[in-house]
Amino acid sequence: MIKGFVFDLDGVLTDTAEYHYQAWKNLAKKLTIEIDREFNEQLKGVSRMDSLNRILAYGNKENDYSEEEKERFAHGKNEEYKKLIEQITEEDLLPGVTEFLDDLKKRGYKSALASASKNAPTILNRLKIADRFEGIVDPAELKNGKPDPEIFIKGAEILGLDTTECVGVEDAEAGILGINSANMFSVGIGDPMVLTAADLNFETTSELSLDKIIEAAEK
Ligand code: B16
Ligand code: MG
Repeated sequence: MIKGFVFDLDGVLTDTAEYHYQAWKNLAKKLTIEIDREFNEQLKGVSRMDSLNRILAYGNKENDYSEEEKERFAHGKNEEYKKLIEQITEEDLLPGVTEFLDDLKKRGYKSALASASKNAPTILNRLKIADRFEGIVDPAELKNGKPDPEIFIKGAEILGLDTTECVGVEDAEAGILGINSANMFSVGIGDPMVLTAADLNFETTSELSLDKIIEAAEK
């Protein structure tokens, strides 16, 4: 029986990809690397340091900087990103998310957050939905990023549930793979041709339906 939900943040509850993009683009420019929105797609769901490494590799500069310099670059990007996300309000919740979280609450399902973002607590507060979550997995404590199942297993632990009693919701392919390896029912948000591994898929958050999920997951 399903008792809980483990959510990804970016691309599922809100869309901060544009802010990440602005901040990475400015940093890349300083390093004389030009990135565009298409390249930015590859950074979704990827941790901060791994994102920087991908940008440096894209500009053929992967061996040009020391770890210390890279830490400084990542820190600078994050400071700019933090300024940008000060603009976030409840209006930035993706369509249908409030209704879906209301449904979960009404019907007694518990929720946890499994985001790779260290800024997730701030974003949940700005979206005014922090009280909807039992807890947030701390990405700083993780050994491996998605597609490793670790973050989702920790999410189930926060809820005091077995992973088989949880549904994981993700917009990134790596996330869906992580949910599946954690032995959870996976719900994909986005293009079904991309999220082929998802147990159930909705093209957008406005189509999210608790009934459909429970029916499919408990079949
Ligand atoms: P931060 P998710 C991910 O969030 C973002 O999609 C990704 O673009 C970002 O680099 C990562 O969080 C780390 O974020 O720099 O704020 O710690 O999709 O896992 O909710
Ligand atoms: Mg995501």
